[in-house]
Amino acid sequence: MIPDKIKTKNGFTLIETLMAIAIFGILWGIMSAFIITLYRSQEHSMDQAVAVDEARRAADIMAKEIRQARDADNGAYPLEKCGGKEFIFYGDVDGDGAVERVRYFLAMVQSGTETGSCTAVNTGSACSVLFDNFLLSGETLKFAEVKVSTRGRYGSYFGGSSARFSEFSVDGGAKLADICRYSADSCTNCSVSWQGLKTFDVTDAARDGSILFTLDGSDSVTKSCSWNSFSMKANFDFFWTKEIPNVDHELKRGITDPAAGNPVSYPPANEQITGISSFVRNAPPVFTYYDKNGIEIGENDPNILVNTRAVGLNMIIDVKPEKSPNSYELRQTVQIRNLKD
Ligand SMILES: [Ca+2]
Ligand SMILES: [Ca+2]
Repeated sequence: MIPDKIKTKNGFTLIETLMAIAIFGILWGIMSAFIITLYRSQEHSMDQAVAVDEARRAADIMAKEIRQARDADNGAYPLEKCGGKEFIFYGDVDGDGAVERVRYFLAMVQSGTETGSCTAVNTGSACSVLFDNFLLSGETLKFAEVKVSTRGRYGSYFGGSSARFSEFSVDGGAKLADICRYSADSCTNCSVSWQGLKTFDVTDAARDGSILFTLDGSDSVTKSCSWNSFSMKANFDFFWTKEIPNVDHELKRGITDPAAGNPVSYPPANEQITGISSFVRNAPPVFTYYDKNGIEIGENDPNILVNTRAVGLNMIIDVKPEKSPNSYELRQTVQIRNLKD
C-alpha cells in the first residue's frame, strides 16, 4: 500500500516538483529585481511628491496673501515690484491690522564676514581698510554692518579733563562717531586687546560694492605704544548679506513689519526671510502679470504696477532634473481684490 501513498493525491512526480521549484526560483529572481527597481523609483517619486505638496501649499499661501494686497501703512501703492522672479507688494498678511511689505523671490541669500585691520604709526595719524570683493555683478546687497574697535594711546591727559580718541568715517565722508572717547568707552593705554567696540549699519555705503573704513587718531592719539612703534591700530569686522539671482531653487518669502514713525517705514534690515518651496526649477518667470482684460503685461512695461489686476503663479517643481519622473508644473492665477476697476 505504501507506493500508492508516495504518489500523492494531487499526482505530482519528483521531476514535476523540481521543475516547479526551478520555475518559482526564476520568477522570484525576476520579481525581486522588479521590486528593487520599483522601490528605488518610488523613493524618488516620494521626494517629488513631497516637493509638489510643499509647492502647492506655498501657492495657496501666496494666493491668499496676493489676493488681499492693499496700500502700505505709509500710503505706498499696493504693488512695489512686478518682476518675473521677484514680486513685492503690501498686505496685512498676519491679520494684526498693520500692513507688512511682502516679497516673494527666487534667489540665493548669502552672508559673509571679513576682517581687516590697519596700523597708524605717527601721533595723530589715520589708517584705512578697503573692502571691495564682497559683491559681484548682478548681486544685490541686502544688509551690511561693521564693528569697529581699536587699541592705542588712549589714556586721558591734563588731569582727565580732556581725552585722546579716534574718529570713525566711511568712504571718506564725515565723521560718524568717536571711538574710545572719555571714560565712557573705558579704553586703556596701549591695550593688548581690541577695545571701544561700536557697530554701524553701513548698508547704503556698501551698496556700490566697495567700502572704505577709516579711523583717524588726530585727536591726540600719541605715538607711544609698543614703545613708539605705533600710535593706534584699528580693526574692522565687516558683515554682509546679499542675494545672488538665478542660482537657487528655493522660493523665498520676505516679510518686513512696518517701523513706527510718521510716516511709518519698512526698513530693509527688518526683513525676515523664510523658504516656502524647494526645488523650483523655473527658467520661465515664476510670476506673470495681467491687466483688467486678462492680457499679460510685459515685465518691462513701464505701467506694469498700475495696470496689474491679477498675478499668475507658475512653479516648475523637480527634485532631480536629471531623473524621471518629469517635472511638475503648478499654475494658478490670483485676482487682487482691492485693485478692481
Ligand atoms: Ca500685519
Ligand atoms: Ca561705497
